[in-house]
Amino acid sequence: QSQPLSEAIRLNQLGYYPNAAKIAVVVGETQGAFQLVSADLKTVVFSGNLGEARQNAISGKTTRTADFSTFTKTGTYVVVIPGIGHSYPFEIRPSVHKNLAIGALKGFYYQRASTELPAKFAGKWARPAGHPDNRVLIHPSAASKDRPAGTVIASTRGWYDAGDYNKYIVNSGITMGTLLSLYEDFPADMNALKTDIPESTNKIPDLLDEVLWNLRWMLTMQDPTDGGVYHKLTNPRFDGMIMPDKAVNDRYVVQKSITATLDFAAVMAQAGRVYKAYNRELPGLADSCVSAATKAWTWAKANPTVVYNQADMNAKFDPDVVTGSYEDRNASDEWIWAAAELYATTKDESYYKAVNLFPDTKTPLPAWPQVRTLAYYTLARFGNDLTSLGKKDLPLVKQHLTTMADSLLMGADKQAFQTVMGKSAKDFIWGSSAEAANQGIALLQVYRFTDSPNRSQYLLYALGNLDYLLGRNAVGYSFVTGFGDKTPMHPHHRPSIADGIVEPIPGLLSGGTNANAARQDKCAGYTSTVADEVYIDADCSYASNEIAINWNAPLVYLTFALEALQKD
Ligand code: 9MR
Repeated sequence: QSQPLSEAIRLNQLGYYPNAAKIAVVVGETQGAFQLVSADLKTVVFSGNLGEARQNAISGKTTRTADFSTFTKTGTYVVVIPGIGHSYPFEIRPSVHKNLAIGALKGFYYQRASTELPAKFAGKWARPAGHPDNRVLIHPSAASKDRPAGTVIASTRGWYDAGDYNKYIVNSGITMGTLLSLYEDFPADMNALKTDIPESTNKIPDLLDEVLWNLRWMLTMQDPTDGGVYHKLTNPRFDGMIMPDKAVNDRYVVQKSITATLDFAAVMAQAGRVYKAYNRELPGLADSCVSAATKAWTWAKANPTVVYNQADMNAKFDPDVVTGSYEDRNASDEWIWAAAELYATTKDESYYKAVNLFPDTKTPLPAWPQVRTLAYYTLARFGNDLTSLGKKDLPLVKQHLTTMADSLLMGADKQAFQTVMGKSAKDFIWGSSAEAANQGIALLQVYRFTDSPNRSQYLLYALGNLDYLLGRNAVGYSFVTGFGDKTPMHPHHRPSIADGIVEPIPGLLSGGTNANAARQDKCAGYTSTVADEVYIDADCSYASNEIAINWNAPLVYLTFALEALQKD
């Protein structure tokens, strides 16, 4: 057959598990037959009819599904719609997302500050060390008696936050919580994992080695005198589009904040639990984490109103700082998360009692300014191992999580791309790809404990959101660099722009479609104003095509979790 490639056919560009759902979506008015054909376009292996017409609630466009779920034979195929063309090729096989999962975790390795990335581990993206951060200045806003303005501290390691080279505690918080939760939820799979990083030969699981790179940095961000945590380590202004080793401007730690300090407390409490098993390899680390967490908590109790307000800070202190602000005036969710993690680790009920863990019936989707539900994930995870107080509330925790998951599922079968993601235009915010990944995680959290007859739906739609991220969406991109056929080639990511290599650094999740991106980054070239279509693969589009650690982490969680749960 002579069929052109058609971008109207949207599917998971990596592929499908043999025994799971397999759905492609065609956008447009086409109806009738479709075929599954070998990748050389020679052999038809399955035929079916497109499903009923669905209306995209956001754009009004018509879509139809090509459902070949019943076809289970491994191989490489395309979907063909006569008169339209063929899709990108994809595989049907077990472990079809394993390389992606490993690649997305490896994305964190590429984000490491203060170290060289040798070719042995970084391949053609090898680069010299940047940002030693061994001479970081105390910004006047962060001055204390023991550390007056201009004091030099060492604050090495950590991951670059995103396409820029700064290191922000708030955003590290949810990122670390997500990765540590992956370890706690799937320890056996994570212990068996190898990702080819310099530490792969040591006795610590690779996931925990990678997390350790950022954990050690986070520990340096706490003022040892009072336990408060600096909001971020940053240049005053963003660097140009240059490689890390060329970016040598002075860096500062700025004022402490309540959100940074509570997020830090939550991460350190969780790390204290997780790294306890590695006390022989990392002597004293777990205890240091717990003690850092309790000190942070003490500071928070004494300073509950110290929010980060960059404009106010700049009005009072020089130099002005204009980098990412991660401002969040409401710390009630950070209190809940820190309290839950400290309680789960120490079993000390005073943390549990210190805050109202259930201030209302809501269960917000996790995001950097909203971490309440991470507390519920942890309480559900430990379930009956909690003290009587936590055990008593367990049904309530599960009810919160189930209500959230069920509201995500509601109407997903009517959605144009058959995904939970994109039921509403509200999903398409800055970093929407992480919304999709976090929705998937929310569904899996319930899948893990529920015995509802609906159980399989949670897994089905978690996988559906991975299909969304890998191409079954309104723009037809797989949003992960290097994974898929139509992927971001020009992410807003300094090393990918400056390294002179055509392919961007792989395994990085683009923030993705963002209804307001054109207004936010003023990058030229957006072609649509429809909420689920506002995306361009251009490096000036930092509002739709940047990468960030808090977006990669839920991708890592979702892909590894689905790999673990889909052993067929
Ligand atoms: O992810 C952040 C998004 O929620 C905000 O709307 C946006 C504007 O404040 O900032 C995003 O975070 C950026 C951070 O400020 C600086 N590093 C890059 C981050 C991703 O774009």
